[in-house]
Amino acid sequence: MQRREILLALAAAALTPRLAFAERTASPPGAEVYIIWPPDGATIPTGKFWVRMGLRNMGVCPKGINRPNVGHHHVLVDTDLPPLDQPIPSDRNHLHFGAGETEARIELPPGKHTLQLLMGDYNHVPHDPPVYSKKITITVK
Ligand SMILES: [Cu+2]
Repeated sequence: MQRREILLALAAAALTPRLAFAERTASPPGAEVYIIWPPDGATIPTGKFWVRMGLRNMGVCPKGINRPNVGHHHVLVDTDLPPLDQPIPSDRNHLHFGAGETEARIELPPGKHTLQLLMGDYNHVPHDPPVYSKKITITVK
């Protein structure tokens, strides 16, 4: 390749970075994830509380196991949905439950917070179509 062609190829790659993450797992029809607890609008008396995660028409499976119709839970805290064609970030706003947990003890400072669930496949990439819950708002006292 000529130098100029290489530069053009690099420029094209920079313009289409998401193509590298195109691999997505199909979600089964009717798959639905929802927050069992806390309810939307709840006031939580302490900073530490359990989040209970519900899932219909789909199974929970630990990360790293590539099987059809399964995934693992992610709790999104105080953030919007991440890009749905890339692995879900892992930080204090994107909590992974890669062991297949369906409940988690979470600690948040006093104030208003949002919680939302998003399923990820064995590779932490949202399914196609993505399976995510309604976003709820809670107040921690
Ligand atoms: Cu994950």
